[in-house]
Amino acid sequence: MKDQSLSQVVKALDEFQIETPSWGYADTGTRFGKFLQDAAAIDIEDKLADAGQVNHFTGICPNVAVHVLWDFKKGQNAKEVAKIARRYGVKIGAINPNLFQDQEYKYGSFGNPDPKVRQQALKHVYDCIELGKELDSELVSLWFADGSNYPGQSNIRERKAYFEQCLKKAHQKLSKKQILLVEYKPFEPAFYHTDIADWGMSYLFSKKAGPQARVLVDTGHHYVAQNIEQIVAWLLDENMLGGFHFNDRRYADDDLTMGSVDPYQAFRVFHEIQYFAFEKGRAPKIAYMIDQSHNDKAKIEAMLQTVTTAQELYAKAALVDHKQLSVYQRRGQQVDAEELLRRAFFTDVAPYIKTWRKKNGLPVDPLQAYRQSGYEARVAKERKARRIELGISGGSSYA
Ligand code: PSV
Ligand code: MN
Repeated sequence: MKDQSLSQVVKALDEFQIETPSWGYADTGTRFGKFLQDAAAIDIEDKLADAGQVNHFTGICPNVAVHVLWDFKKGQNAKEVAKIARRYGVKIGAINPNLFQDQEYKYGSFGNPDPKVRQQALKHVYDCIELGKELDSELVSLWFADGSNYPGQSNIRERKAYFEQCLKKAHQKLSKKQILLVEYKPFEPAFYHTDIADWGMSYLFSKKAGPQARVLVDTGHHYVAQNIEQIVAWLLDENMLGGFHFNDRRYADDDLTMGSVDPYQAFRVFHEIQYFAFEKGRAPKIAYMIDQSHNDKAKIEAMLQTVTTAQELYAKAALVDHKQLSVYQRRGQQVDAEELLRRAFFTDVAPYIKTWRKKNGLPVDPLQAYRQSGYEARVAKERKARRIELGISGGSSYA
């Protein structure tokens, strides 16, 4: 471990944080069903408590994204939720409106031809923006299930115009420090056309919405052959990259734990970001978030695994010698340039991370420390009893 590389990695680790999603602590499944876990969170307090555990053992997850309709009961007091979060050592992060589960959204939300439905969707987004202000959260994260299932079903251009109008109106409600993130997805649940199908559409809508709108890249929302790091590089260059939803996949939007299938992919994304920061002399402001549906893994363990993987890949990317890389690139030394990346990726960064964790008073092995804490067994017992008392079989609303 050379001194220079150690300080490079430590600097990177000091700046790296990742937000965990409330829905990653509850039971989730596929459209074929859910496998329930006794220890899975039942309500927002459980989710924040579990997120608090992940932050406690890793030290890099102080923010928790919420999905408003899954997490907030009608009339729930936002300040109360903020207080609960504080009790568990975390803070509410991105606010995710839900524009897809209500029956009215059968033919879309912002893209719906019915003005009443568009108004309902807008009102919900306005409420979420207000909620963000109350919770002192800077991110409003929009994802739309909007689209159509059959050719000829929809007027695609008209829907585009509706989206432009609604996004602009939503943007007008933002406070000075709020950012509107616009996520894209090529298909699912719509299987013919999706209103925001790729980064270009998201970019265009964000540009038209206003100066505080940015693109959100969910790594699972691409066709398998797509070059995600190129999209990242372009968005960085245009100052339009707002954040990430990290997860991994083998086939489509599989929502597997980050780095489980292709860790080199996440490394390449981190590399583009750190290379950009090196060239510009400043780190871009990006929200790193997790969006997974680790159905059959124990929730907190899956999250710890994800967070430590993200940290490890970020640290590896920090080992790339950027100065040398630009020399190789300019000289056309392709093998040397590629080898720089490969060598960084294959370096064992565990000793660096161990040093960093010790320096920050954190356990050197967060997963092991969590297992030894006995938290899982304790909450499993308590939540099982609570489910019986409440007469519920478990699970959140997301499948
Ligand atoms: C949709 O697939 C998505 O990626 C959006 O970000 C949603 O908010 C999230 O998943 C729900 O898990
Ligand atoms: Mn997502």
